[in-house]
Amino acid sequence: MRIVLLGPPGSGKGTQAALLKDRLGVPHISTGDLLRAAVRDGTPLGIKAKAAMDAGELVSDELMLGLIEERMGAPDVKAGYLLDGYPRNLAQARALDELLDRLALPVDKALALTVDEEQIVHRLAKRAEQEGRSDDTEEVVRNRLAVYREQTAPVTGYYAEKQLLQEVDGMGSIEEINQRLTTALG
Ligand code: B4P
Repeated sequence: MRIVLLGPPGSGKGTQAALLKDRLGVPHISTGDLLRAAVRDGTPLGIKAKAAMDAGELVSDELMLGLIEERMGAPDVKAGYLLDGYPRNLAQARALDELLDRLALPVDKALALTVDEEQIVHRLAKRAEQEGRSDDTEEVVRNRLAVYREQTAPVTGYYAEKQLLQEVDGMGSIEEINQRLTTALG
């Protein structure tokens, strides 16, 4: 199965992907996790990406395309994928389609988690307490939500036009949402 997981920051994409990947037997590819690892390791990509991430802005499309091309070309992706955090704007959505056509690994389904904004701010404030991620401060979270509304929300329309989109209610317990996603995957 080749799945793109969409939804605002804090909607539970990473949380749910970690639960689904074993059941589906496909790798979970999170661009956020790949970027945080690059920052931690001090790679040239990490050094360039850090300022944008800390401000809650998107890292440049050019850097992201290089990262995703490298990851999607790895042998484990032949089994399928659960892509989390990419694409985050329309240019990335188009670039991803081109890449996946080239690899003959097109998207089967785009699942979009819907969560209200108050709940997002609450979840990320809690994660800030627990994990101390530099982009979970209230000010940066508000900016991430604004970036989401302006740049990422249109991506759901892109997949709707292709008849690949399915929206899933992302409110409730982690287990409830996991059940809904499993049902949506059929
Ligand atoms: P991401 O790592 O993708 O950050 P995120 O949107 O917050 O999602 P995440 O998966 O971490 O959180 P989740 O919703 O699961 O991106 C971080 C940054 O990297 C971006 O701001 C950007 O700068 C950069 N970036 C990444 N991809 C990029 C791209 N394609 N282009 C450009 N830049 C890019 O969980 C959030 C919290 O909620 C967790 O603490 C979790 O425990 C909790 N939670 C989850 N489900 C819950 C539930 N049902 N109830 C209560 N709490 C729940």
